[in-house]
Amino acid sequence: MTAAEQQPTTEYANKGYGVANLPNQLHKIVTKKGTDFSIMVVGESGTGKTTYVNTLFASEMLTPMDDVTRRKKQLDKTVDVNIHKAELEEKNFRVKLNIIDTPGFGDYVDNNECWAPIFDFIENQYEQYLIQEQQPVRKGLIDMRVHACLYFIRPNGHSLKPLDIRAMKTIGERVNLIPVIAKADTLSPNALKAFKKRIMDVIQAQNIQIYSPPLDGEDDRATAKNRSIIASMPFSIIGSETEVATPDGRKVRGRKYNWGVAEVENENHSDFIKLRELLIRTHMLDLINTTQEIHYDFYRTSQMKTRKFGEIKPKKTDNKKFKDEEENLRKRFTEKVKLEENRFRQWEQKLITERDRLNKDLEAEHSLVKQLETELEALQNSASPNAKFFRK
Ligand SMILES: Nc1nc2c(ncn2[C@@H]2O[C@H](COP(=O)(O)OP(=O)(O)OP(=O)(O)O)[C@@H](O)[C@H]2O)c(=O)[nH]1
Ligand SMILES: [Mg+2]
Repeated sequence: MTAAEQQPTTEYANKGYGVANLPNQLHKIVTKKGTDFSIMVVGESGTGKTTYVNTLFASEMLTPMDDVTRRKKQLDKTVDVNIHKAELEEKNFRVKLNIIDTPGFGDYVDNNECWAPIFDFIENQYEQYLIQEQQPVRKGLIDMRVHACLYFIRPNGHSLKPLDIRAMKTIGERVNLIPVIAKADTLSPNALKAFKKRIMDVIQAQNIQIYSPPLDGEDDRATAKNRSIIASMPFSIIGSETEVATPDGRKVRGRKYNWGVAEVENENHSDFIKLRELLIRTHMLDLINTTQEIHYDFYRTSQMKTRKFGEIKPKKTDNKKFKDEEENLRKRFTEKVKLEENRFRQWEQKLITERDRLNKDLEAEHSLVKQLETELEALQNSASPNAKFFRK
């Protein structure tokens, strides 16, 4: 990157949140009770998810509800799902923002389905919402459905790893998936460009579903903007929790190198601002709507096909796949026990035969001793008529 002297853009400064532009009807609803909006960060361990969350809070959040969580610098491995909360408010609009930080995956020898806890978390939020919707009184619904899931791709400069492909494929079927290239400061602008292209090629070839802003609206300007957003995907981001001084004397959030500073909020260095705008300004409403109308609706209808209204979701252990597995295990166990029992019986039989044989030998020995004793007695009797008095 050569742009240490390049100025960060101020184009987005002082703009309102997307909620201010919601259509009137929604405007009223939102004004009354506020809306929930949840962003989740997922991806391999050490790709900078926690740093990104902290950077986003430091750069944007106005009135964090949970100051303790917000300030907690947690750059060690994340081991639990952490939910950071903030409240955005503008012109009577309230957005309850949840940012869900998840433990990274990919650390184990067997990474098969290591994203399953994340997938389950997403589905659980739909399930919780579904249960509440089915209650007679539906006031004060708690909505933790994930509206945008940022998938962090390691900046290896080559392509997507098989693990990423499988994880993105699965997660993308349930939620608005937004791929991001982590640690963009570690790639040169040319390498980053080529990397972005290769990733998009794989996403298309593998038919991975990612969030795509609408291109069929009536507003030409909005459509053109959406096209440029699609062209920028996957967004490259830089995360940093500290401010550093640029060679031209500015203090910015960024990462310092010998060649200069990689600035978080400089659009020539990363797509951090573009992504932030999309998430909490320009496309918040679309993310909320698509979650409700596509992803949640898909979940609801698929559940309703197999469950009656109000019936609780079968636990994993009631699941057919798990049941079959359990049945197979039980069969294998019974077979093994039978086999061992057989072996034991054969061994027991052998022991009995051996015992009988030894008993017979013993009896033979006994009768031999008896016979010898009789012979000895007979001999003694015949040798001396008085001998019997000295026998014992
Ligand atoms: N160069 C560079 N390093 C970064 C960036 N973001 C984070 N890091 C560093 O990468 C390391 C891991 O960052 P974390 O934010 O803990 O990564 P994580 O994805 O939350 O990791 P897990 O919690 O284990 O999944 C830290 O040393 C960060 O300082 C970035 O944009 N560029
Ligand atoms: Mg983390």
